[in-house]
Amino acid sequence: MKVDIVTIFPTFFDVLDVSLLGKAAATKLVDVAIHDLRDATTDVHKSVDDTPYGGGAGMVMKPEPWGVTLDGLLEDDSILLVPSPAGVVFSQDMARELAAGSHLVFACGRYEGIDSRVVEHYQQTHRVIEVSLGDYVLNGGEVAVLAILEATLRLIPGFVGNPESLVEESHEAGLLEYPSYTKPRSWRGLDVPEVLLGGNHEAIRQWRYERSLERTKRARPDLLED
Ligand code: JBE
Repeated sequence: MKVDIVTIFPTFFDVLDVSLLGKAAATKLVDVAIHDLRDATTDVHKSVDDTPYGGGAGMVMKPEPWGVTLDGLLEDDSILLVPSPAGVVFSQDMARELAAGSHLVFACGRYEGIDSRVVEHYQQTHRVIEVSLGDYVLNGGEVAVLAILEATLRLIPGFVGNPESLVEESHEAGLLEYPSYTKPRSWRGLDVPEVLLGGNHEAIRQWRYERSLERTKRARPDLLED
């Protein structure tokens, strides 16, 4: 898979080298490139934003540098992702869809967002997803891209050590994950549940399912609605 990230803060993504892409296996499976939006500006101030038509607070990112940069990156099968609090909420399902893609291009907006015509323009030729991490406001798309990328890349076969750990975790079965324990058996007066100490695999499976259901009911009842 190929991943291109466009941002005005390229060093923000230095963290990828120590987190996601530090392992040799990872670099064979994905090719990530970071691009500075300001490289596509032509004025001496390298300006990427301007005041909003219609008035209001904040600045809006100008469409031209985005057009130049994205024209140079997008291929026929690319998916363009634009993090925005006004997008569709990111999910494990979307991560699975993205993990099956061959080329992801992320456009990180800052300030009050990117001129709306950029998304409108590329929707005419490409799959464009305005995507949100959730109902809160970040300063820009960079943090969202890191989260989306981590959730997506770990689903690529070979990227994560143990494929079974992918199946059992939260959200894969539409439920939150059951609680886990390791040694010691007793810690600060709290004991590991008895059922986990025996070798009754069916009883353990049943216990874990019940805990998953209980946790989901308490923390995320919305997940049980459909
Ligand atoms: O979640 N997001 O993708 C965002 C992007 C930019 C600003 N706020 C967000 N929540």
